[in-house]
Amino acid sequence: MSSSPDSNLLDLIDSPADLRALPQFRLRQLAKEARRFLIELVSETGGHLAANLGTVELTLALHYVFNTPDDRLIWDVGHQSYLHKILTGRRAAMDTLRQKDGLSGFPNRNESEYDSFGVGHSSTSISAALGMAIAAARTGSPRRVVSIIGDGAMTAGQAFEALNHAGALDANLLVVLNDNDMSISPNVGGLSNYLARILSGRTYSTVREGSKKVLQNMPTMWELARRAEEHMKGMVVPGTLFEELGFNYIGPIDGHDTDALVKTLRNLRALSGPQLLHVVTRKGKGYKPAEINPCKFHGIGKFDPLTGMSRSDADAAPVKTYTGVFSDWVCTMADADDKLIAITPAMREGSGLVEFSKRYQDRYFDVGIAEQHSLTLAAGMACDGLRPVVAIYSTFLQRAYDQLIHDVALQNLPVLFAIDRGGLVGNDGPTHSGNYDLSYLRCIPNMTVMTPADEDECYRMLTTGFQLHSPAAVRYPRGSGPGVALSDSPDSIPVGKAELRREGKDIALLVFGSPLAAALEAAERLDATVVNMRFVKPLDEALLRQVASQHQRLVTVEDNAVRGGAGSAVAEYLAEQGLNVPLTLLGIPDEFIEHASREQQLEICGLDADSIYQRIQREMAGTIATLRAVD
Ligand SMILES: Cc1ncc(C[n+]2csc(CCOP(=O)(O)OP(=O)(O)O)c2C)c(N)n1
Repeated sequence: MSSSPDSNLLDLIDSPADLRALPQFRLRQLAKEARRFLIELVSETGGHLAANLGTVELTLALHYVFNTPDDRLIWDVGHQSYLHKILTGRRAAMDTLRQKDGLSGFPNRNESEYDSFGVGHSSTSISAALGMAIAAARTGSPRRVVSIIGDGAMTAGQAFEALNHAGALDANLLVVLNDNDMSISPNVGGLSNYLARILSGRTYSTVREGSKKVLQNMPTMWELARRAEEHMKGMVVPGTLFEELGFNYIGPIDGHDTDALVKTLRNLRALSGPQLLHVVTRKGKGYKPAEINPCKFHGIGKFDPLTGMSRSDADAAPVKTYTGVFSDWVCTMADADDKLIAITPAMREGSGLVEFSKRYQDRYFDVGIAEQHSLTLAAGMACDGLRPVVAIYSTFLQRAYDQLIHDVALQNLPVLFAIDRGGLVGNDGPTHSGNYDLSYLRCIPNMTVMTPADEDECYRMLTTGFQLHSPAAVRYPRGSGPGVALSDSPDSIPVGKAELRREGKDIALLVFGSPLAAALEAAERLDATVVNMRFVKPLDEALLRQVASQHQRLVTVEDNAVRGGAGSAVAEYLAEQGLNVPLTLLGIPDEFIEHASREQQLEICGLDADSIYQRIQREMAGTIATLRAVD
């Protein structure tokens, strides 16, 4: 491929083969163009910007050196894979990123042969890479396998389980540790401190031959540090932790120096056994607003690329989200009860704990990306008199299911779960959907499970759950509710009590949580009864018996998987009681719902007002036809 020095190089790259045809020095220009492209792109589509800007040179160097797609690149979390997508034939479709029928915001095996492993949750890449390395060894394939994992993702247990295993197997794989000292917010914990010590040079104590060989003749981060600090003598080994696990530790090297990256990766490609390359990058690199505030630009909506201002900051008056309701509640309750402790697995901003973390520093625990640990930690606290509140996304709570059952519920410990992003979450797509929590929570003994239909109810349910002497979950959706103001003195809600919201005839809609507004709208057109069920567990059985006896058909509505969800709870109860009333279950069908806006996803699932109305009309027409046939 030839091009004049001024032409846009990125436009000429339709596959990694095109990239590999370039002379190495052109990678620097390409990196600049890629950054411009990413900033423009994400300003229009929204998405994960800071992590992508931080991995520009790394992505170029990996595709330049490795023979993708035959060699496998496995991105951890996958939120930093945009340039990987651009280089692998998807540049023209990038403007459809995260939108309905468009490209996914994460690697996806259905989207491209270059996406070796589907992802969205963190810390899976080393396990997957090891699996592929074992498969390659068994088939005698010379393919190389590379996991690219951030220092945040490296805080999770699974990453260490995989390192432990890979080291023992002496497997042929390369782990690239992308160290930017950030998770979404600043990274936490002993590992993070350890990596910082490596960079500061204080652990450089012994000479290591392997690292010397791979890095010789290169101005590594380490060498730059050595030149600056004259006390450093020769290439020495910082990587003892990884070495002890059986890895050959290389680095740290500058992750924005394409020449250093290419040279090191080439050397590593020729080595066998488990290798760990420590690369140092800056999150948000090359875009000032993101460098200054990488947390804001971790995941962002549309913004003005010139100023970095979010478009939503500029136009609309702020609306209180459910996350905001939790944020208010947890601070107010902490004022009232000094036993309250708030725990988050690395989601301070997303879970609404920023204010709490400032006001109650000693009662705030960010445990890193360690959902399992967060729950057992809470269980331990609850055993000895503290009142832990675990703020967690529905999708990430899946990680800690055994801890939920075995450590919390089995011991009937008073832990409150503030479960955010319940139900459909929109553009992040199926990896982040909270579609299963009502199913997986309601089958656990001792749990109380609540689904608020508005902001005030959410606040009151949090109080209700906090006052119980047993585990409780309040599960609320992403974004804002119908806009109900918080009452001045919000009290708790009687456990297991539903609320009759509209009296109609023939049909009763039994609604769990956020679909209430849509259900009320449909009910107006149908003249149906509407019950705000509030509790998935325990159900308001008395009210259920009453509505079952007074209506021709019951319809449950929830933004959870229909299979095993709240509607199933109603079906089980009716069956147990021998109440033979026709029942329709509305909710998320038994399939993964692809990325789209939340509104589009609700429509796809038939959970918007019009779809609810149409579906019930059809069901009723069917019932009437059946009744006529029987006559
Ligand atoms: C199991 C799980 N928990 C939480 C998250 C949310 N999350 C996405 S990226 C991220 C931070 C990752 O930090 P790091 O690996 O260092 O990558 P960086 O964004 O800094 O490049 C978190 C907590 C997730 N994706 N998966």
